[in-house]
Amino acid sequence: MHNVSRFAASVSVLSASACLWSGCSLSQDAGVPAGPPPENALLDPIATIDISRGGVGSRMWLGDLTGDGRYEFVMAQPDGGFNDAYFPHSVQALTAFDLEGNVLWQVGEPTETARSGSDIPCQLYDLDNDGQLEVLAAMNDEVRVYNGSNGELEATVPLPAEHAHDCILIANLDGDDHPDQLVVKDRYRKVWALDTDGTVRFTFEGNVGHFGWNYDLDGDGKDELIFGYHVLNPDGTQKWSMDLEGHADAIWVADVDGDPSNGVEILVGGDGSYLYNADGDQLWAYEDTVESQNAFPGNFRPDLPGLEVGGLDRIDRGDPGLDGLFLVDAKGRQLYKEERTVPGWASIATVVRGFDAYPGDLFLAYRRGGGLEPGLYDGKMDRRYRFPGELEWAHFMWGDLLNDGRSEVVAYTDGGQAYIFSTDANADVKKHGHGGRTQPKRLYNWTRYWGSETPVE
Ligand SMILES: [Ca+2]
Ligand SMILES: [Ca+2]
Ligand SMILES: [Ca+2]
Ligand SMILES: [Ca+2]
Repeated sequence: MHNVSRFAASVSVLSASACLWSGCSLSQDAGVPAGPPPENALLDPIATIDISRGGVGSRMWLGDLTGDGRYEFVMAQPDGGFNDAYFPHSVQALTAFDLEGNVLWQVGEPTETARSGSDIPCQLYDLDNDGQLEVLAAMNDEVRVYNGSNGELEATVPLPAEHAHDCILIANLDGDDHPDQLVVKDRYRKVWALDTDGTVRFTFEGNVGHFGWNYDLDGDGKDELIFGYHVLNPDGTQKWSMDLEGHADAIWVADVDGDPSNGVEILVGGDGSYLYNADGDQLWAYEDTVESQNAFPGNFRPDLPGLEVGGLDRIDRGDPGLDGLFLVDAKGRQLYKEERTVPGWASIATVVRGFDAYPGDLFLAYRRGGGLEPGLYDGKMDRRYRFPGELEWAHFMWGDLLNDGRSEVVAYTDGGQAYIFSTDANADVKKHGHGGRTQPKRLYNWTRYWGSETPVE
């Protein structure tokens, strides 16, 4: 069921498969679509990178470490040998790669026992504001700050408590022109905000969830913090809280209702999906789910007002289990609920922006199991792009890796290979972009249980 006004016509299977992935459906001029978007096109990688030196259980962080305009990536391997349902990880090893597959540097020794079932305390950020990214990682009860281009240790930030390293969020709590407070937490009761010398600005205890998000809700130059069901002032006092069950898995700040005059809204994924205004009024609740995961806003339906909210419902965590994708409109009304026919409950879903030149964001679903290939869907939940079947259990990242104005998608297998995908036929990982890139907030506050804001960079 295609919206004819949005996509000029339904694509024939023949034309989509004839294009496969030479990019022939897109004109080379200014990224203007030459015709309707592809239907279920199989993507071929523009580059494949051996990441085995980064170790098993590691996760990817993206950023321009070298200052040449192209992104590099760091594989951060967590420590292992304990139950991460109760204790936070530290970083065991960091391995920096460029997009041509070269290892730039490595810190620590990857182990064979690492497993990651939770967040990893790492970020890529220009903490000292000198124009070059650093790699921040909690190791041995301190945050170590490494030079992004060569891995040399530049600074350390002491941590205030043994378990204060579940993840790292960088925020602007003092209102100067550079965010450089580090907000850390344990699993899952306590948050600490630190200056770069380790001074504790405040601590907060509550139902603080997996990860937080910072946003200057009142426009005074200082970030408010949303951790779990609590919205905090920059000094750590509580502004308001959400009266919800369970715990928060996802937090986003976005103008979901498409009305900037009433400010941004706050989307929280917990047992259900909930939208609040910045004053703490609940605007809607979507609870036609068993366990909401990965709630995220995006402009999946440009034909509808405001943003839509996508997500995943973990219907049954058993064996074989079941999950399902969903999409609701800006008022929380269901647009789509997947009726999945093959088993599996471990899917991850999120929004991808700017991957192709067609209007609207794309809905990425991966780690689906049951033989379902990862895919990018439009707002009608028709699959526009699919990834090779060997990526069934891959993890995904995305961003404008090549600085060409279009996002690339990276898929990577555990301790194996990373694959870069683009819809630009001229995309080339060997081409230098322009330097001087600023690390987007979405990427310097990246984590497994991510939060973010829209528009996202
Ligand atoms: Ca670079
Ligand atoms: Ca720097
Ligand atoms: Ca503020
Ligand atoms: Ca609004």
